[in-house]
Amino acid sequence: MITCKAMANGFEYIEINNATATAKIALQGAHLFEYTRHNETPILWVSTCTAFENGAAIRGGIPVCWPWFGMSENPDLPQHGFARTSIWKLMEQTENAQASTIILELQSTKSTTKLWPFEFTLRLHVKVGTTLELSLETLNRDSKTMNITQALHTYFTIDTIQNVSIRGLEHKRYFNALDKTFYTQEGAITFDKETDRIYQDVTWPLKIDDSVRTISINASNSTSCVVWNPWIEKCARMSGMCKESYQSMVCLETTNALKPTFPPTHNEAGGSISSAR
Ligand code: TA6
Repeated sequence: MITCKAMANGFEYIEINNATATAKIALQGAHLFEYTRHNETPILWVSTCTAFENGAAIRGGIPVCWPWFGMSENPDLPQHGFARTSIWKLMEQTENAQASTIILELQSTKSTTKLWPFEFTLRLHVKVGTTLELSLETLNRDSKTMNITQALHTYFTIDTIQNVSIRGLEHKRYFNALDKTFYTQEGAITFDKETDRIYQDVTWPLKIDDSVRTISINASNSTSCVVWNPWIEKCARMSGMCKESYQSMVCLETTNALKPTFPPTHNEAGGSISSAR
């Protein structure tokens, strides 16, 4: 079943409840903030200290970072772009015995062109079943070439950060956003401090090994990925985070974060995540 709902403060979202899972997607940002397979621990992590109100991105779930990842050249513009705080429209919905699919859309407007001078249509395809599949589709409706960077900035629920390792990025080059230096990954990724890295030339799928389960993340048309945990100090400073949030989440983000290229045609970057014991 696919239902449009609103929270007590009017915050609108779409609720999907089918034979395999439940999911919730806010119209603001087409922000998927819940994906839980029945009788299992939620796959997506959402902070218990986040607000659900228009104008502020939900802390958790899958923020859509577009048309830039990170900071824009113009420091007055919002980090991770404007798509995640814009109101999208539900354009299509279909269901069958295996899954429910919705398509949300964001069109350029006078207010977006003030921030970023391009005509575009952005679509997010969401398929909810025993796996969760998202595909972010950019249509450049302008006459000019766009340079975009983008991310599906996914927060995953984990049991304890100290027991987590990420496999599949061994020997990959990465940019360490903390010291602005490139390194090569040795072995699986584990966490004992703030970690904020953009891995390049990624070969999917990747695995998040938690002490209680393994989450597999696959992607196509995504050349890079970000691995992030704020750890203690940054977590304490961040909006929407509780003091102990860093212990129960890790971000593994399917991105095109370093090499912006986009002619006036069509681009689709997507990914799917599944949880396997
Ligand atoms: O993807 C990692 C990152 O760029 C971190 O540096 C941190 O800023 C995180 O995104 C969250 O950003 P936000 O703008 O959602 O607070």
